[in-house]
Amino acid sequence: MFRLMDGFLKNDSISLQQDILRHVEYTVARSRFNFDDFEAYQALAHSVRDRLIERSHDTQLYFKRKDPKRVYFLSFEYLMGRSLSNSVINLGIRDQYADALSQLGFEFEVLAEQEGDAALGNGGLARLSACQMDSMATLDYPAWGYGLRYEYGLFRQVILDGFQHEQPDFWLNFGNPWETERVHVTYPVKFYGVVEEENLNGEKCNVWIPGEVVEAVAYDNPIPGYGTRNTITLRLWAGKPSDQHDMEAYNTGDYINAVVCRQKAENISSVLYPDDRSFQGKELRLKQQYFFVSASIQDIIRRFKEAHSNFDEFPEKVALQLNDTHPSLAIAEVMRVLVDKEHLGWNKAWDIACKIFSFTIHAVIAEGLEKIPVDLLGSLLPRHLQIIYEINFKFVEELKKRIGLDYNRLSRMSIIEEGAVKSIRMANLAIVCSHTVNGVSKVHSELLKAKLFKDFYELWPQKFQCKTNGVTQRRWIVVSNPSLCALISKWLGTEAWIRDVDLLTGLRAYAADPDLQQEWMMVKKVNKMRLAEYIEAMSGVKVSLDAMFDVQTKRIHEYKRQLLNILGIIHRYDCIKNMEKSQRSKVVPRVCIIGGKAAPGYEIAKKIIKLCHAVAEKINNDTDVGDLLKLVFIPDYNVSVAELVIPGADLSQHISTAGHEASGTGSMKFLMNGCLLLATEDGSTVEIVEEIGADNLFLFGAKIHEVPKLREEVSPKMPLQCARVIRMVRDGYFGFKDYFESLCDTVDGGKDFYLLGSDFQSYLEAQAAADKAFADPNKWTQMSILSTAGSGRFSSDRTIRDYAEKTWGIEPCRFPSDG
Ligand code: 26Q
Repeated sequence: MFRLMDGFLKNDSISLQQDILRHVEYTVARSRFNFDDFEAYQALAHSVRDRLIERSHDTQLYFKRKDPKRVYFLSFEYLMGRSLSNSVINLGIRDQYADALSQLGFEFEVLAEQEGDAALGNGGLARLSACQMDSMATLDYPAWGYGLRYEYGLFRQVILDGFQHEQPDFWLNFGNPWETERVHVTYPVKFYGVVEEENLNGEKCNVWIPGEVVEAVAYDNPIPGYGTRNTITLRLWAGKPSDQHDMEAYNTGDYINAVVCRQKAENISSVLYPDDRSFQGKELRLKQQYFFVSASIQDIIRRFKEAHSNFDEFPEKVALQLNDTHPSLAIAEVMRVLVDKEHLGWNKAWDIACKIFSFTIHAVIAEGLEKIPVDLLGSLLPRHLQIIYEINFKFVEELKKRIGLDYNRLSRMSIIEEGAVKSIRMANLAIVCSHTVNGVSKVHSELLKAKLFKDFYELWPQKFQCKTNGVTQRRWIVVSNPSLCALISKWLGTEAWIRDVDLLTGLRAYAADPDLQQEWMMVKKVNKMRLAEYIEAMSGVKVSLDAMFDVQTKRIHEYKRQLLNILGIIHRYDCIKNMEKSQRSKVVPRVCIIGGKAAPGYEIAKKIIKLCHAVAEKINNDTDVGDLLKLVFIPDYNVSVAELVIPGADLSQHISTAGHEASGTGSMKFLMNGCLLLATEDGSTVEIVEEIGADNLFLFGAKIHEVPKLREEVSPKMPLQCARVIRMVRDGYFGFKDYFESLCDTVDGGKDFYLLGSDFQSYLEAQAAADKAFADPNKWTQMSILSTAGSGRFSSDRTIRDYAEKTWGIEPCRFPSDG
């Protein structure tokens, strides 16, 4: 019998086959008798999409009927990667699709490789948003993600002669089967112009007359939960020319200009800023921020008004999460709408705003906080500048009552920064209006209270929370490491850990079991084989599977200390070269793998990439060294490359100078995959140690509280071993002598801000401890199993549940069906 609940689409392999062929013929418009892998992928993706759409309709209708409080997650960046495998796994129909395809003569894995990455973000923050969306869907939360639909995602990294070059990532070239353009969900977004005071029924009222209007169009991307029918939506906005604006231009006869204007509108969402550290007062960036915020707020208010007529209920129905300061103009926008358009009056509007916003900060240092020049904001968004001034005025008045006339403190806490360039401190704005402010690991949250936001913490201690980051085990084990997934389920006797990750601790009981260890090693071997093939294809370097695969993949930053890693590799190389030949058999062979992108304008980071290549060139061609040491740089590190690299790693490095990494999430993915960590006590590593014990990873280096003192002590005299390897670089041992000079200066130039010198010895000791452990495969495997077993706390499911319960005040709202 047909049950309406189940929807129209059947998931047996015959139906799936028919479905795929139908899409080949009518969607891809190829003959069902003749189509290639890419066309098969497209048809397959459309067939999956049908199922996602059906589920997302059901979910939305159900949410509408139940009308629960919803959370709106505002993030400027999402690193979704590929969607196909993740979707069919979350829908629970991967095997059926694989069957259907094999009967058609295709292999699921091969077709999955056809998909390009959606790379609408830079690094940690962006991938975190993607993991959190997966958890919100899986845990049945009534949630929406909002973002920007960049036409060019993060640049592609191409390495020529060892140097990074950036190429545009026009990811929409062959269409994007996952998104749906909502031509009827569009909103006008205003820019520039003037604010005029008008009299409305005897009351003064501000009217903003814009100078430019751009239309925002919604593109919906379904996010399926695992083991639930719930499928939530990531709504991304694209810029389109506004007809309103065009008509005027055409009427004045300026046809050419009007067409040029159309182009300009589309520019707003055209490109992602590829820098994850510095903010420059760029107008386009600010335009993007407001464009995204304004469209999202209009959409959220429209949805609220469909079911409610009284704004008093707004905070009971809406939670807005600011993912860093990037979307914090939303605060001024909400105020503008409530005051100027809904005429609620300032106090009532402010009361509502303060109940709906919460704010996550991902930065560690004051320099990482976003500031917007007042002049820029005033010209682009004149009314918002007035509103921000008003918020600040009222806040400072209140503050004076609380703390008196402590002008230093008042000026530190002010939303407006006086100075050469008068600016808006976006973090201060976000803190003042948010009911909750959180850091992304325990140490980070403590640092916020003790340093960055000390003044605010003293004023409002109850606002500050900690939400340690997590990653989704669906993507980082189930999708990317299917053999490990099967092994875990076999030993735990259940697949329930995929939704209830704490069950992974059950593996602890078998960590010393020789049978599990044997199977565990096999899985690692197969993943290393896959990675070795990829390395050979990318770089031509053949690597030995018996070697320890030692990986550091993440954005290139001085504070992340890829340079420390490379200097350590030079030291290892130097030792092997200078060792008696008879001693070499004692060396534990290593394959050092480094990967990551440098921001295009970040010179030192680019030099680090070049140094890595120069050192690799020397080592990999040295027959003295052979398989004892290899160094490879993996180009264009992105989500799908990570899915290949992480399962194949034996050891991974998270070696930031203590106090600089807010959390770090890469480490959690490696941990889940049974990779051992070599790390400093920074960010979330501190909590990882709490879970798995210091015996199961290799810690080294200065601790957070030691860093300031060490910085004062830095002397021009480097520790001997560090000085020696730097000298090799300076002397041109790896070529490019002059080019590397400024890079060497950062270490031995008298400042050594990131403390490579003072941590060097301890780094080498940790590396030696890792060698020693690797030489005992059973011991190593036991540590590896215990790493996976202790990784449950670092699931984004835990993080999201915590946000839902302690910050957003929302509850699951699950579509009633079995799957
Ligand atoms: C800001 C203004 C203008 C242009 C770009 C930006 C910008 C964009 C991205 C600033 C920062 C970012 C990204 C920051 C980021 O990824 N931070 C990382 O967030 C992770 C998730 O919380 C943490 O694990 C990392 O420790 C943190 O570095």
